[in-house]
Amino acid sequence: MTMINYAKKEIICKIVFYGPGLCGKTTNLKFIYGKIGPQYKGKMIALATEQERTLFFDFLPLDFGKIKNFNTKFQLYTVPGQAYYTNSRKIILKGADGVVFVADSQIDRFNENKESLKDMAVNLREQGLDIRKIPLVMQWNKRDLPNIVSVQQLEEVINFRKVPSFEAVAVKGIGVFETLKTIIKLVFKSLGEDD
Ligand SMILES: Nc1nc2c(ncn2[C@@H]2O[C@H](COP(=O)(O)OP(=O)(O)OP(=O)(O)O)[C@@H](O)[C@H]2O)c(=O)[nH]1
Ligand SMILES: [Mg+2]
Repeated sequence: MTMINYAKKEIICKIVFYGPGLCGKTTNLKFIYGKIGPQYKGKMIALATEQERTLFFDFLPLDFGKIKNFNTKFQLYTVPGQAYYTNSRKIILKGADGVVFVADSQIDRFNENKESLKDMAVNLREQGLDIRKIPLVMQWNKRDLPNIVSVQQLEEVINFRKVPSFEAVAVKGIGVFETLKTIIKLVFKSLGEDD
């Protein structure tokens, strides 16, 4: 549900980064925040525990200029990945225009990726959104680590829709902007389809 403010001539799109605990969602947002020029971004809000785990959400507003005379803003959110924050995840998905699913490539996190994807499907449905239709991009993160599963395996098991996907090392920024640009493109495309 894109918010269009005709009086202010503003379009606001919401993109949510979803994925299991510690997969690197907040790291993506921090990298984006660090690289984007000050004129394009608002204040990043990160609510974290002492151990840097996201407590409720991270939020980063981005301003990408005008489309057909409307200012276009993107709000990037991350959900807290830890299992017991399921209510927060539900709330944060409300009104999402697009989702980035960040998977942790490590072998011993493979099941967590699968669980998180299922959890996302359920939580989207509760918000009236369909995981088979919403603009979606997948990111295979932590490709720098040893003991990781093959990209082929991630594609087969996690990328059930064959959406665009990117290998990433979010701590180094590898794959981060490719992921962001692609989800933005898909969200724009879906806005066009609504017309
Ligand atoms: N080696 C490596 N570490 C990474 C990468 N991306 C993130 N990390 C590390 O993984 C840890 C967790 O990253 P976060 O971005 O906080 O994870 P999160 O998905 O936001 O976690 P929650 O908020 O608990 O859901 C941090 O120590 C990051 O530095 C990566 O590509 N490679
Ligand atoms: Mg986080």
